[in-house]
Amino acid sequence: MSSRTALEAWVDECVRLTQPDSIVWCDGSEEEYQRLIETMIQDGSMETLNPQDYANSFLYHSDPSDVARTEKVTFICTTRQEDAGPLNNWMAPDEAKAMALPYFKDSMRGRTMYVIPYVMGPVESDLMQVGVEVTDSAYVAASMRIMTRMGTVALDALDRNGGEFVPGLHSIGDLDPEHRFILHFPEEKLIWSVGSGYGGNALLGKKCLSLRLASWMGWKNGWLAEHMLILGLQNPQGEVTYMAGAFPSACGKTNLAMLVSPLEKEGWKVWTLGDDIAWMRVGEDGRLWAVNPEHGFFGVAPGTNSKTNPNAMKSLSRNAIFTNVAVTPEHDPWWEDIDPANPKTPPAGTINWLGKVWEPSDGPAAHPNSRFTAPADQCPSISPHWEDPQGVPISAFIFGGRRAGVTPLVYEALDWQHGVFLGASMTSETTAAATGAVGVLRRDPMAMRPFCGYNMGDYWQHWLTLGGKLKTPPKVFYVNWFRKDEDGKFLWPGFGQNVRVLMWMAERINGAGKAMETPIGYTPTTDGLMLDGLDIAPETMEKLLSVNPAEWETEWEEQRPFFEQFGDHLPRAIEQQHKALGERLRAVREPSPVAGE
Ligand code: O2Y
Ligand code: MN
Repeated sequence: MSSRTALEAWVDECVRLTQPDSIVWCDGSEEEYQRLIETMIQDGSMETLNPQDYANSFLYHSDPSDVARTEKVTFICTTRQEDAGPLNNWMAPDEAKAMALPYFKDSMRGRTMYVIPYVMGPVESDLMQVGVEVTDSAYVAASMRIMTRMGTVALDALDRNGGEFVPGLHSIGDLDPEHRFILHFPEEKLIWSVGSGYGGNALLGKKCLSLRLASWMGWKNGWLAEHMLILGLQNPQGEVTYMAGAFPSACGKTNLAMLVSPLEKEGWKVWTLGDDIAWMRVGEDGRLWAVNPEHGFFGVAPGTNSKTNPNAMKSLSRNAIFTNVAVTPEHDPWWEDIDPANPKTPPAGTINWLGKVWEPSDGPAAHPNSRFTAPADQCPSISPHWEDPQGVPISAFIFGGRRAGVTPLVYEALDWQHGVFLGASMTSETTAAATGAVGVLRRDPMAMRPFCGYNMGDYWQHWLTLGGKLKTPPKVFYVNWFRKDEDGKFLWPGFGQNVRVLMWMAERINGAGKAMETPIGYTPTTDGLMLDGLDIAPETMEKLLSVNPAEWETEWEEQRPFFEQFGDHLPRAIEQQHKALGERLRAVREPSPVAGE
């Protein structure tokens, strides 16, 4: 048997089920990419952008009912429901297959089936995974070429690893939202996705393999698959401190990963290694080493501009695919805030994401979850180590969310267990990255709520156990760039200025940095952050860093029912951390009398 026998047998099975008119085995070449683009130009779903401004770049329109990840129809299909846990939708594997099979049956009649072999992770990495997606979407095939290492390179990897791959069957089906299902079978490492052609629902290497299935694999095999950016902070001595950061969807991970430091002249620079996913394992030296499994960026377009994220603007300036943005009469892509001088009004004659000439009464011209897809190596700040097979050593985890109140700009966990508790109690206001209401507060532990492929209680235990294997576990920090004043104005300038917070973290990692102990952890003293050159009032810093015990007691109360739903799967250490937080909060509200007073 050759290393490709199992792959060929599985593809035959998919062909029998879906009955495509033709089959294309993708090799990942530029010529093939151009053929895929041409197919979409011919069927009207894609258009060429202005080659002077955006060379080799294209605009794709998805179906208007298919514009974001759909968590309601995303399932973890395990034999035992408790392995999926209370935060995932669950179906038994046989039941899920029986339910979805009719939607795949004959779904590719009249269509081409693309067979896409791909690698997640640097090809030589121990953590590397080969996946194969079969799909009837040329858009998915073209996007996978940017987001993964695709084609011949993956078949070669398959030959080297004995033919092991993660199969992913994808069909856009009839695009009816009622017939849309994203199904994960972690016990047999299998993905089925039908009824959507968009982003995380359809590019199966990303959220489905690299997070939901990989988190399960990491649980079973002692490593971590996380919804995290990876960055390196270089100091004036040229030393680089690597950090991994978990933020809920569309909360600025890409901006932080690509941060342009206003203090670059002083020697502080940020290197980008990844903007969405990190795979991490314990190295022989007892440190935690991280790789980015992806090969490109699938970033949110609205809000991205030369001020908020100049490196993203350069990354997307060529060889990019834009999805659901607007297009100007010059055939340039356009989205809200792309031009800081004219943030909400596109040039006259701009066509909105729905293909209509934009009118002010139409609302946003680009869909709020419109995206750019661009190769990672086009990012000017990409680290020379971003494809190192062993990865980079992580010294800090940064957790964060979008909160108008309560949470200070930054604080540091008291120790590793407290750090895991901080990740477990993350809360954030929802964004347009997934369907559903925007701006609603929800608990999103480690930013993994939509992506953890098993019981979140077991996941926390996995973090705690893994920490025990590390010689010096990374320090854990929690940030909130989004705190507002009474008038609803952001208190912190954010974006590039966030480097000042990273600098404080680096100091703390090195045993320095001015901090004070509060009931929730260590916060910088008001003079703890380097603020030279930044016009920010001391009262504003005080508000940004303040910890209000009464607000935190409410927060603490609200954590209880959330943790209780995990029952026996809730680690003792998390329960103890919750109890200890309550005690620390009560101690500052009702200080015990000091002897002599
Ligand atoms: O996949 C989508 O449909 C959009 S959501 C997304 C895209 C890129 C990176 N992360 C996310 C996310 O939801 O976390
Ligand atoms: Mn993400």
